[in-house]
Amino acid sequence: MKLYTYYRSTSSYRVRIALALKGLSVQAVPINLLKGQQRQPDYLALNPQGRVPMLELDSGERLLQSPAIIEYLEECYPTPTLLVGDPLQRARARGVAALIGCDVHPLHNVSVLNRLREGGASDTQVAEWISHWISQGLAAVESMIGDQGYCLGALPGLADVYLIPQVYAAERFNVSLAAYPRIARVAALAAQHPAFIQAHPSRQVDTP
Ligand SMILES: N[C@@H](CCC(=O)N[C@@H](CS)C(=O)NCC(=O)O)C(=O)O
Repeated sequence: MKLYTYYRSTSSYRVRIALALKGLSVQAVPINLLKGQQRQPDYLALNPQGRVPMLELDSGERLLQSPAIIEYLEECYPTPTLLVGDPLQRARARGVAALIGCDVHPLHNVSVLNRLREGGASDTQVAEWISHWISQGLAAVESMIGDQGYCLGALPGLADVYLIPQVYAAERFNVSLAAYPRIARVAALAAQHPAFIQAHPSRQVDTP
């Protein structure tokens, strides 16, 4: 499999964690978002949305959208599972994932921030926008996760796959995490876990 990816893309990072937790290796194909490679015709021919991640299977089929890619991996490679527990526990994990994937990350995606700047927003206004949405989202996640271990249990799962890249984005944008001790605990655990270490933006083929 090939993963079209960018080292500090939040949604690519999610897929890298899921792959690493499942012990799957892929060939990374870097797409430099700062250089606009996602909008080049050759990439748009593969992925009309012009975003990463994209997973190309050995059959040549291409999968877009990190939730769909992660679900595909979960269905095809169910062990170890990212969704432990009963339907209620799994719904809780999916809730954290959806909150981050649908309600936080899209608001600080590069094309959204560029659109704000094109509309006249200053760097300060853009920074305030990012901080507002990340802080609001993380405050909600803080109340949705447990007091021990990873987000929702002793082992990492879907909620952690989404949370850790969002924490990385928060740090990159200088959003304080001081008010979120549970999230800080999960981040500290993940920082010691081989799969999360392997997936980290600092360890990718395109890391500057
Ligand atoms: N919902 C999509 C979001 C994908 C996405 O927005 N990717 C960003 C990087 S994290 C991107 O490629 N941005 C390029 C752009 O906006 O031009 C997913 O989860 O895969």
